[in-house]
Amino acid sequence: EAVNPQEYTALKLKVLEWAPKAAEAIKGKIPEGANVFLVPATLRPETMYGQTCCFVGPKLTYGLFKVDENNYFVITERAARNMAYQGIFAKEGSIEKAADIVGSDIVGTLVNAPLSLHKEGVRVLPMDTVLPTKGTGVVTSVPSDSPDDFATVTELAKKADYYGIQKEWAELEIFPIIETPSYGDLCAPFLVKKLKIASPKDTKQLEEAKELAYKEGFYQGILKVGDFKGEKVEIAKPKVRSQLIEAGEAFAYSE
Ligand code: A2H
Repeated sequence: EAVNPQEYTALKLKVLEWAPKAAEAIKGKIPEGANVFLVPATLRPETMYGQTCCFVGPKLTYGLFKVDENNYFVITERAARNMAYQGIFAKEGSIEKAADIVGSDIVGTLVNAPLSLHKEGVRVLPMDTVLPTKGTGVVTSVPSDSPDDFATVTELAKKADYYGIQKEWAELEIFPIIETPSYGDLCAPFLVKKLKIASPKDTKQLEEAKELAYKEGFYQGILKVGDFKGEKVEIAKPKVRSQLIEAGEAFAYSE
């Protein structure tokens, strides 16, 4: 990892409505009317049209970090330190934490997901496999193109009561985003079925599915939606990224 720095796109998912426990945790800690964003790090900005939810690790602790007077990010402390040194916060090099929030308390929060075809917003849901040591600890879910994401939303819908969520939060429609010659236009569901992946715990098969989906999507994929519809993923990917950054809905983050 130290040898090959990873260049992510950090996406700003604005909170529209807090889950009750999260609302309690941040009460009085930030100015009235301030914007709060959950900020997932992704390597596939061209798939953001397909976001159906946003994952947090239910057992992880997140911070509410001040970006500037009116804006706050929900990310891990580790990511906040990295961002501070990358000049993402108004006060370069230092971090200011307004509150701590446990992932499970954020579950159920409604956020706006930039570019998502679900314009009404998407819900924050739990994902047990989120690593605290990677990205921001927040993962946006694109079940059409990410086998991990598809396996997790399938599991959540199957056992909604166990996970303490509303079933319909995990069942937003999965729209086709990228056409591929080998796996059709719903790459992740296709591969999850083909490799007989039954749950997010099938890590070995998921690793293989992830590899296949990434290669096929990146080198053979054609975008089916958005401003760059009809273009090859390889060509469209940096264009979608730039568009998001220029719109103020994303920024570059590396580690
Ligand atoms: B990707 P790399 Cl459509 N824990 O975004 C677990 N996974 C994490 C994470 C964390 N803390 N932080 C980021 N990720 C995920 C989209 C996507 C992604 C698609 C297809 C594949 C894919 C939508 N989810 O990743 O180890 C994020 O999911 C497959 C590699 O740094 C991020 O991009 O290479 C990717 O893993 C970063 O993983």
